Amino acid sequence: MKIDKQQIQEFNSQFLSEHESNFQFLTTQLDKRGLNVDKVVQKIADFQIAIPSWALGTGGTRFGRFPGGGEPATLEQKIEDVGLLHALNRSGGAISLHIPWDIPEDANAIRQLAFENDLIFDAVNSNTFQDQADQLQSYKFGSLCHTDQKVRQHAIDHNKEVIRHGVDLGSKSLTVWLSDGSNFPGQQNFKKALSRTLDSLSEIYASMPDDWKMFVEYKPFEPNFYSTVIPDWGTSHLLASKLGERAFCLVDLGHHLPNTNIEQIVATLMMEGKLGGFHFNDSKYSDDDLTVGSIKPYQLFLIFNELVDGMEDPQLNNPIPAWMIDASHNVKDPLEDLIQSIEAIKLAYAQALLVDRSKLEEARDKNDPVLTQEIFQDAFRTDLRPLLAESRKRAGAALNPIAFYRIYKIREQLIEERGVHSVATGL
Ligand code: PSV
Ligand code: MN
Repeated sequence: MKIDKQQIQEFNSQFLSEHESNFQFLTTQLDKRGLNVDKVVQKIADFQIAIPSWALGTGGTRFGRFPGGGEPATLEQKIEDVGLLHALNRSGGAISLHIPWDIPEDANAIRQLAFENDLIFDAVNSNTFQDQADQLQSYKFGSLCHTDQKVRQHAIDHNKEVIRHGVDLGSKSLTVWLSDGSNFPGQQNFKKALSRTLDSLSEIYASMPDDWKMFVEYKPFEPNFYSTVIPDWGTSHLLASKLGERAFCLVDLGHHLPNTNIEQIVATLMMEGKLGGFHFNDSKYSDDDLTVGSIKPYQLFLIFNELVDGMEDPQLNNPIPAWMIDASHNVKDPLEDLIQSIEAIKLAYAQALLVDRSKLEEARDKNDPVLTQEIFQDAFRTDLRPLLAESRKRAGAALNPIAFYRIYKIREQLIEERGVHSVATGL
């Protein structure tokens, strides 16, 4: 199914007068602060977030899964879902594939379908955390770090194959997340495991086309519960630095132990020009799968404050990171959850754009923590939802994507087309 522009216009017309008075009220407030509202609206409209191909189905835990129906069973249907999302909010204009969960059989046809849905291919993700059917070398005790050269080579070759798929689709980056680690003290030689990982990554790095980047993702634990070979940003940075200038760190918000100061990590990595990728989600305890902004929206704002600071600093040469949502939707409709995620990300971004940076620096130089807090919280507590709606309106998207999704019964139509039985791959 497809959402056409006409439907969006019709839908928006019902909410237009209410939206215009809300936006007018906000504009008056922001004008008084000397903010260029049009510039912020444009920045919000330009900000695109990639959707992973594994996020379109209902997620689950090892205890169970409760699919809601109408889920995509093929790569084509996943692209169709991201296309629907993008038509609704004009902010999810890229898809990130996980190989081998989603292998494009006919790359040209898949590329064409993405083009018709106004989508491009973001980073491709390798998967050496599961054995595939008939796989001769097992990843039970690791992949790129494995003690056995044959297993390492198998994992290296898989990454090279992922790069080849990415090249065919027009991707420009590879994300490597390794589950490698150990479950018991003494099981693994830390130094040898890390050094073997570096050697394996070097071979993969050398096989990337010249205009490609590699993102090295870190995670403290899970699936291994004693040690992980790349557990933190320091190890990721060490590897990225040794690999070369096209290797970067990837920050996944859920991959930190509770209360870690993620915003400080972001600032440090950007200072070093090494922040390449970003995965959005939220967590309360130790998962990495809840909707971004659902639990800690202030932390998300603080993180965006550093991201904006890093992106606007002419002294830094950090590339614009590749943004992606990496969450699992256990009890929500995946498309509705993705709409909420994008809204939360853009809200935090807009709030961070509101911060008066010269005033902030002045207050910092004068060691005035009261004023710095006022500046932050003033931005955080301004309701910018009308500004986000305005950016959608100007981009030809729905003023209220969730309302559109429900009023036009998108899920019901998908269930009708695809059936209630779902065959989602992935998490
Ligand atoms: C691992 O937890 C991770 O964050 C990596 O990005 C994977 O590619 C993704 O989740 C899906 O398993
Ligand atoms: Mn991730």
